Amino acid sequence: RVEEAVVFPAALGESDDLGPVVGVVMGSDSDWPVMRAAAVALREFGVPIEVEVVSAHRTPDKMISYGREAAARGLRVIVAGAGGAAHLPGMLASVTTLPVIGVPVPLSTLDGLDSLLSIVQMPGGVPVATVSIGGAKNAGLLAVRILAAGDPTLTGKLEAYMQTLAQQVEQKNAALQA
Ligand code: RP5
Repeated sequence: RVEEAVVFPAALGESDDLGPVVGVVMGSDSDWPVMRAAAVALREFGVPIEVEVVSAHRTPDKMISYGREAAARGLRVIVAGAGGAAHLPGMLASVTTLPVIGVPVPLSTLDGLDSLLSIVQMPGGVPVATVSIGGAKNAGLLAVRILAAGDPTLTGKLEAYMQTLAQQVEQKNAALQA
């Protein structure tokens, strides 16, 4: 576990010159195999990120200070993944004004349905944008879209990405006709 944790930045390529603008956090390093897809998606769009284990239950003080300090440190979006009693995304949303995207991480018991319900049922006034069970890639892409709303360069990259998706469908259609 610890060995996996220390290779987070190395696994994702070069370090960032700019400070991170998206925090990818998770309740345990055991969530990393799922959460990695969010980090990869953000990196592919050139978004500077940081990756951190922040546990709502094992490191509650760290969780609160992470949420409280995130905006002042320059973060603009938080992607938070957790499994089981998945309180991390909601608790972060309760102590920051930043948009928080929650990723329900599937565990071996209950297949992630418990994680989904823990994250999605937020009380009125404290929103968390919840993606599908294990949907870390879309969480990363949603963070890119949030940032792109004020960034024409990033919007252009998203348009190109969406054209690629459409082309891939047409290529598969052509293969079906062959
Ligand atoms: C949650 O407990 C974590 O997000 C993780 O999904 C789950 C299990 O954690 P470990 O026992 O594998 O560290 O807080």
